[in-house]
Amino acid sequence: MGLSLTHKLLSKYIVEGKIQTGEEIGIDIEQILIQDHNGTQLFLYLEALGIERIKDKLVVCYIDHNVLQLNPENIEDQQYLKSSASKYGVIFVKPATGISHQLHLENFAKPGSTLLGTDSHTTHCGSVGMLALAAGSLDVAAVLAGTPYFLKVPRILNIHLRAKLNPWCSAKDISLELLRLLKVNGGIGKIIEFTGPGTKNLNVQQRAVITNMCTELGATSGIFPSDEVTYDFYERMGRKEDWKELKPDEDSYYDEHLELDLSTIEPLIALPGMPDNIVPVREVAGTKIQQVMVGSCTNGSYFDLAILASVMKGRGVHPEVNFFIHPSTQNAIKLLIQGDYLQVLIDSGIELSSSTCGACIGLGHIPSSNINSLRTINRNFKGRSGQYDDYVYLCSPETAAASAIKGEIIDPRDFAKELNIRAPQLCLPESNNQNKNNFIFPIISTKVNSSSVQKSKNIVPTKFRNPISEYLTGKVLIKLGNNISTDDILPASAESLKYRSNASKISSYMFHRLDPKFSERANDCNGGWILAGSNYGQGSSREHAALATMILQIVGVLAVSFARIHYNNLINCGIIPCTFENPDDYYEIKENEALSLKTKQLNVASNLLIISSQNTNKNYRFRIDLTPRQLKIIKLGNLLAFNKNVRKN
Ligand code: MIC
Ligand code: SF4
Repeated sequence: MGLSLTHKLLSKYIVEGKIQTGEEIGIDIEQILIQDHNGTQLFLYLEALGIERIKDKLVVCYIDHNVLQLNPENIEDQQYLKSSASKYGVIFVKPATGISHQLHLENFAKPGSTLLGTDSHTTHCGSVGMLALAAGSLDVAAVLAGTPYFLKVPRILNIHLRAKLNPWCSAKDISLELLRLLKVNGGIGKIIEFTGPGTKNLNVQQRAVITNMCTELGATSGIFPSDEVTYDFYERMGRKEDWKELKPDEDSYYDEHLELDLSTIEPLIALPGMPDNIVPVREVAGTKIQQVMVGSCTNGSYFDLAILASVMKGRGVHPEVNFFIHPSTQNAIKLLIQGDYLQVLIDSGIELSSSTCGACIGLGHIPSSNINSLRTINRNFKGRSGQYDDYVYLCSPETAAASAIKGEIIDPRDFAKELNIRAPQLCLPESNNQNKNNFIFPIISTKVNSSSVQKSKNIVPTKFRNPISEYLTGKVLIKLGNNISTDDILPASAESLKYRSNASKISSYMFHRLDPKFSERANDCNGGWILAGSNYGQGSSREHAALATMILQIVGVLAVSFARIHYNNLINCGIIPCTFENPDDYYEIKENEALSLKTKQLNVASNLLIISSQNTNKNYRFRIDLTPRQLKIIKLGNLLAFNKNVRKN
């Protein structure tokens, strides 16, 4: 049996362990992507680990999340990131040059290489046949300190694409169709490998939309082959030398298989609240909308915006609609100017916002609770827009454009029929011609100049947990449902994000939108347990969600199941993630019930734990699925302690 592309790459980069599904392996990482939101913590970890200069890796730090200097802490964080980048030998990309994933794709991503990023949508670069993975900053810091990146060998889900999309249907509709079929937990523990003749009908930008949103499926990553379509992209980017052909073997083995005929996909939309609430656009046609946004790392490329412009040409945004765009790079804006598209967009009444994450995480354009907002972003978890009671729909740029003109949701095919117009036929820009003025390349040197690091008093190293104690006790502080996202655990907002470099301050925002008194309660009780349903911690790599859990002295999270990145982040912070042996016990255990765990039970030989209720004396059985490495991290209290310990021995 031949090898899948994923297994070929795992075999090339494996440095520890054996490639067997579910087993932990260590792989070598060639490229690292850092974004500002998680970057300050990452550099603090490098300081704590005593790292000098980073060698043998291409590391790039982008400022794309907290760009608007809404408060002094933002600019202080940026100064710290810039000066740390220079200290460690990291490429620094200035604020608002663009969103990390698109910039990385255009400038650094390489078929056949490995990329680890501190942002969950690092999977974007899987579009060019690279193994692109996301992790928390602690894991990334460990890799920068010289360890491999550890992950459990995922199952490989092959999605075999046939035929081609119909006019007015887009790559975003493929992502939404996958969410309809697989739901937000359908990709957990899997890498999704796309193959089949349909791949040839999707350019790299369209492929990037799809691998970007593999994250919404909970998948470890998504990957396309590197073929003539990829070659075309590299040629346009002026980077032909970085291209190479990569594909799975003819008879490759896959753990799971799904056939998708692209010609059967119709325009789809995610209803407010969750990216997998999918219905055909025509089912909600006529719903009035007041806000429309095209942009973000998912659909903010030149390609997306040129499509938008060709629909808007000669037409205006509906009087009741506020329409803004967040192009994913400055370069896209430049290309739009060159192609006369920007003028079209502005003439139609669209507001040009910066090339940043912006509204995608509630930094600007916050809707009110009485409006419907249509966006081309990848996630619409409740409250992520900055307004808890929000109504954010996810759709393609084509659907967004048609609906913005109509003032109500409309299937773009019906819109086209009404106006007798043809679907936009566009391709990628002729040349990239990237202006590198905003890229600050480090001076080649092996020497460190620590004195130049600018660290304001807002940037405070996190105090991690000590080695585990004999008993872990406390009350169940909160009982949650399924699919709790890291946005629920630690909401992003202008207010909370200014404290991203101060874990103890940001911890007061834990569960703020679900229960504003949570942190107060946790402090009053000296910590306790969290109880949750399935897919706990889905969404972003936001390590602050785990840091806050640790700072509020949560000893363990008891859940039906976990999302991968948050699960690892919890372990790295010394918090035990346990899953119910009997999922019905989820209903038995009550909020405020006092639970106790004897930590002697934590050993590699057994994956069963008994946690006792001090109220009812009942014993509940939980599973832990920790590798020996993870068990050691938990016992030592955190990943930094583990790393120091490993290096000592
Ligand atoms: C997101 O889309 O939620 C973010 C903000 O980009 C996060 C990163 C973070 O919280 O730092 C992500 O996707 O990982
Ligand atoms: Fe930024 Fe949104 Fe993309 Fe996250 S999903 S990287 S917040 S644009």
